[in-house]
Amino acid sequence: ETILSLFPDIDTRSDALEGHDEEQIRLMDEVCIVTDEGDLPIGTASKKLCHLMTNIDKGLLHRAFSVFLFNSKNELLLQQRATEKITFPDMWTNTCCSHPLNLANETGSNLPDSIMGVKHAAQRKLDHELGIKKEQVPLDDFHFLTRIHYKAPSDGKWGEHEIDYILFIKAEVDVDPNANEVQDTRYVSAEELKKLFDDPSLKFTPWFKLICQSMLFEWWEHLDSGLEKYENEQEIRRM
Ligand code: DMA
Ligand code: MN
Repeated sequence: ETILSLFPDIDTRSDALEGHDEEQIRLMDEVCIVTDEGDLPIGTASKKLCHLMTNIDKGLLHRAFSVFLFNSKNELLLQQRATEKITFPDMWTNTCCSHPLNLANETGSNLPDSIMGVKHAAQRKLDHELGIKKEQVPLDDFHFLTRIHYKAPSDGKWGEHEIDYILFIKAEVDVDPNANEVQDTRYVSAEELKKLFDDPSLKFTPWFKLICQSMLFEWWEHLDSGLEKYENEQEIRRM
């Protein structure tokens, strides 16, 4: 791990994944982009190391993205995470979230190059999680809005600490969920989503709640006109 020189006492314990789903354990070997608080890449580290709270508590931070996909009726596609997910299992959240990896087309040191990197990663994960083919979500149709820096524990051992790129896209898509990633999907209007938050049997991811409590509904209202004024924000929002 290149990150060892920057975080010499990083927690690399090998038993952290015991008992979890084999496929999700394998995905913990993905190589994430570690950044400073200004979103400048400073190294790489495995998805596993990036999501251990012991390392997050030492300041380890990585780059991520959150896609919000809307259909032609301006309904938002939600997903319920699979029980197999190691972080935030069974929770409802926005269309698709993941990380740009240390791959040639997903890196980029800072804006605007990094935006193209996360768009490529978004295409890769929309297909992997939801079976949405990249032809239905062209790179040019993604709108980069802003970056959100947030930290959220999952279950004590695992958590998130990310610079999260917010991507909006309006597209009619064919959805074929990967059951190891996603157990359910549904489209909601803004009013329906607000009602879902009142249902105590439903759990939502912390980042989705943060985005709903801050800008989501205002952005959503401008989906068809005036979204430009929210696009390409240079400042990182700290939440
Ligand atoms: C990580 O999402 C990214 C955000 C913005 C929380 P995730 O846990 O769904 O990632 P992955 O699908 O790669 O496990
Ligand atoms: Mn993450």
